[in-house]
Amino acid sequence: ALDQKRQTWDLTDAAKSLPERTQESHKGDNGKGLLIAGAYNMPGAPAIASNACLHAGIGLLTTSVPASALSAVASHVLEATYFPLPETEDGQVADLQETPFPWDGMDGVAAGSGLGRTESTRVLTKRLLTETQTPLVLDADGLYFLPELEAEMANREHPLILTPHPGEMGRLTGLSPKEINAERFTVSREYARKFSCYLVLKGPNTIITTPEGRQYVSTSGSSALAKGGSGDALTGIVLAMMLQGPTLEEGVCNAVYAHGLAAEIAIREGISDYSFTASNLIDYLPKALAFIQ
Ligand code: NPW
Ligand code: AMP
Ligand code: MG
Repeated sequence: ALDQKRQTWDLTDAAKSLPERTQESHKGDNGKGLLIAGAYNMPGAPAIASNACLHAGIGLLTTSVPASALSAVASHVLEATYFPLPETEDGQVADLQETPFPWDGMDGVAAGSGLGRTESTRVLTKRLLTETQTPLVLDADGLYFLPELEAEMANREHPLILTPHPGEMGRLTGLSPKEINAERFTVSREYARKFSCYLVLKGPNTIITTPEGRQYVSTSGSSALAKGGSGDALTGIVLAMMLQGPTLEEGVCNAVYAHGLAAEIAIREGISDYSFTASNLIDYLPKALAFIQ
């Protein structure tokens, strides 16, 4: 333990907390998730996040991507169902103000990976903060408009989980990535308390901070993760594992731990850290979870 409110999150913690799957469970018991991600020029991010989510235990996943990217994503993700984002005639995502997203039937929502920083993302982010009644994970472009939505964040009554890298955390706080990394614990705790959110500050030694200020440092991870797509995989794993429990806090910690462990096992089994990609991470998630179990 680092101090009373700062602890490591290691294999023992993950093994102790990861719930057993019960014999009687059906898919609806294992979490229904909605992932809103992707753009015409970023079909990979939603595919990676979806596949990671599906290999991390979700019962049912609905993936929402722009209509023009749907078939590309769906050809890589067979187990998800889809909710296409409407597009205008010139192929841009339409205004999402009236779009009837299926979030009422969900246990959790995640948004942002590869969405782009367009006006429709701004509208969507505001609606997610104000309308969703389940835990909400925001990452990547889902974090971009938060500095102008601080009132909506402060008023939100349901759990909010943010997963910034130091560059994104800098934008959230007005600091530089260097300043963030010099004070990772303090910056995380202040931000999580201010907005009553869970904050996952990524990087080597990812820190998970709860709204109450408890902090956990995951002991897993690898520099092989320093590659486009790694964060998108984490988003999907967080969506799946926060719904497995036993608590949201433990589920988020286990997601970060399993993500890092999958990379470690891949490297241990002979995948070069040059070659490792998010697709390898997804392939190794089953072994990481089996190791934890
Ligand atoms: P620099 O210039 O690299 O040194 P962005 P992004 C900084 C999607 N993706 N420590 C960085 O600094 C994502 O989901 C899609 C310190 C720069 O200033 C997003 O939607 C993929 N600084 C979108 O792309 C695969 C760090 O932050 C800024 C840092 C953009 O996401 C790739 C960059 O951040 C990607 O995931 C660190 N650890 N990390 C796909 N296949 O579809 C970053 N910075 O502009 O938010 O860029 O993270 O690539
Ligand atoms: P993103 O920048 O959103 O793609 O997220 C990158 C993911 O890879 C996060 O989960 C980081 O914690 C992880 N990561 C990136 N670089 C490293 C590193 N050098 N060591 C360990 N983990 C890393
Ligand atoms: Mg990212």
